[in-house]
Amino acid sequence: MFSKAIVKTPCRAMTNGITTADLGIPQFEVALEQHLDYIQALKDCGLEVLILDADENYPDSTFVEDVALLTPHCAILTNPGASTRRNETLSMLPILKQFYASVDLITAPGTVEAGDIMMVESHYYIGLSQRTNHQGAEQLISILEKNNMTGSIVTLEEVLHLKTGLGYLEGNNLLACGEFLTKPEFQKFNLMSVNEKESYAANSVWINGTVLVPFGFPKTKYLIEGKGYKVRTVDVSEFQKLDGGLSCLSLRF
Ligand code: CIR
Repeated sequence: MFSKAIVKTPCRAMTNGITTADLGIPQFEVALEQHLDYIQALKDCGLEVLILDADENYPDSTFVEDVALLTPHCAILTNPGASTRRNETLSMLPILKQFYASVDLITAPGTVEAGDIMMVESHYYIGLSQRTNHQGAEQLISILEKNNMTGSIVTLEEVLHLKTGLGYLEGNNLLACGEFLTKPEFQKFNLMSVNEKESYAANSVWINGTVLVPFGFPKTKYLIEGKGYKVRTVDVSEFQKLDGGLSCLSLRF
């Protein structure tokens, strides 16, 4: 169960954020409204939400999930692989220190973005992507093992981050699409195959029994409800324009 979440208000400069999507430029005012509803959804799941101020220096800084991994035993500040995002970690450190006695760091030449990390109980799957490299993943595994947890590396080719195509919903249920459906390491889960046309919704998020699902993906919503979960939809269309999924808008702990 989670009790808190950290989010960061989108900045006007988000219109210059990194993207591979062909969905147009995000509308800042709409993004602000959507972000408020996202915060409300987190609160509806019983979380206390800590809101960091917008930072115009970092267009992608609202995607807080990428800059830290928060576990029940330790906090780890990552070293983002995207050069324009690297120093987003600086503004995250103070708030992490409020909640964790010490904060471990991923250091160069290692890079990690935590959108590449999927937690399944005390095991962490780490995707090797254009943003997370082998040295970063090895550093992360050492830190996890020092704290009595484990990690393993997953290769990926088709998507930005590991969790772009995967969402663990607890109870051994794993939303997956594309290349992840056939990976041997995920065959032990109850794989919930997300329709290719709704691949964005693979990044749905389990929070204390409720699953947050992006608005506009009815097949996936139906699939998740069919497993007995309560679903709360959240419209995050303006963040999707920047390749950002539901999970990357918050750090839950
Ligand atoms: C980026 O390319 O870094 C941002 N525009 C989107 C980051 C999305 N983060 C995530 O999926 N964990």
